[in-house]
Amino acid sequence: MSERERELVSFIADMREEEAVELARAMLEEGADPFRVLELCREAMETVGARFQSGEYFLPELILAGEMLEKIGAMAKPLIQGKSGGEAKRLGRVLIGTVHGDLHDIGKNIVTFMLDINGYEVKDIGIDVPTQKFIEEIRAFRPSVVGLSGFLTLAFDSMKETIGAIAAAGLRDQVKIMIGGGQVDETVRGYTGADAFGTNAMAAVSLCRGWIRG
Ligand code: B12
Repeated sequence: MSERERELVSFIADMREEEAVELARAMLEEGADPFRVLELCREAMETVGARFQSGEYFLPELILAGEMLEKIGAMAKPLIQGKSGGEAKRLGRVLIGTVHGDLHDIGKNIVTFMLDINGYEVKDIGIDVPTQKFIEEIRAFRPSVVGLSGFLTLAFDSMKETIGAIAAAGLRDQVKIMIGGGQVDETVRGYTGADAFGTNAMAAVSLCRGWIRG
C-alpha cells in the first residue's frame, strides 16, 4: 500500500471526513483506479467496525463512516461507469434488497451498481424489505436471480425466513438466490437455504454470469 493509500484509510478510520473526501478526490483526479479507492474505503470500514465493537466508537461514528463512504463512492462510481464503456446490453434481471430488520445498504448499493454496469437489469427494492414484498416483486419483475443483503447477524434469520416464504409461495424453482453482506459463509448459506453466497460485488457478478447465460 502506498503512503497516500495508507493516509486515506487512516483519515476515514479516524473520522477526519474533510481530509478523507479531499484526498480521495485528489487521488481520483490524478487517475487512481476507482475500484482501488473503493477497496481502501472497505478496509477503513473494517477498522471502524472493530473500534465500534471495542467501545471506542459509537453510533455517530458509524453514521459518519457511512456518509464518508457514500461521498467517496459518488465520486468513484462515474469513473467506473466511464471505464466500462457506458450502457451495456441487458443480460438478465436481478432483484436485490436488504432483508427485514436490517438497514445497512452501502454494500448492497455497490453490488447493484456493479451488476448494472456489467449488463444486468437490476431492481433494488431498498432496505428493511418485508418478506411479502420480495414475493410480490418476484411475481411482478420476474427476475432470474434474487440477491438478499444483510449485515447484522439477525439478518441471517430474516434471509432464512425470506427464502422459506419464497418457497412457500411456489417461486423457489424460478429463481437462483444469492446472499451477501457481513459475515456470510458456507454455514450461513446452508442455514438460510440460499443457492450461493458472495463476499464482494464482483462475486455477485460472477454468480450471475454462471446462472444467466448472456
Ligand atoms: C456503516 C455502518 C452502519 C451504518 C449503515 C449506513 C448504511 N447506509 O448502510 C449505520 C450507522 C446506519 C449502522 C447502523 C447499525 N449498525 Co452498523 N455498521 C456499519 C459499518 C461500519 C460498515 C458497513 C459497511 O457499509 N461496509 C462497507 C461495505 C462496502 O462493506 P462490504 O461488506 O465489503 O460490502 C460488500 C459485501 O458485503 C458484498 N455484499 C453486500 N451485499 C451483498 C449481497 C449479495 C447478494 C452479494 C452476493 C454480496 C453482497 O458486496 C459488497 C461490496 O463489495 C459496519 C462495520 C464493518 N466491519 O463493516 C457496522 C456493523 C455492520 N454494524 C453493526 C451494528 C451492531 C449496527 C447497529 C445495530 C448499531 C446500533 N446499536 O444501533 C445498527 C443497526 C441498524 C439496523 N437495524 O440495520 C455491527 C453488526 C454486528 C452483527 N454481527 O450483527 C457491525 C459489524 C459493527 C460491529 N463490528 O459491531 N451501521
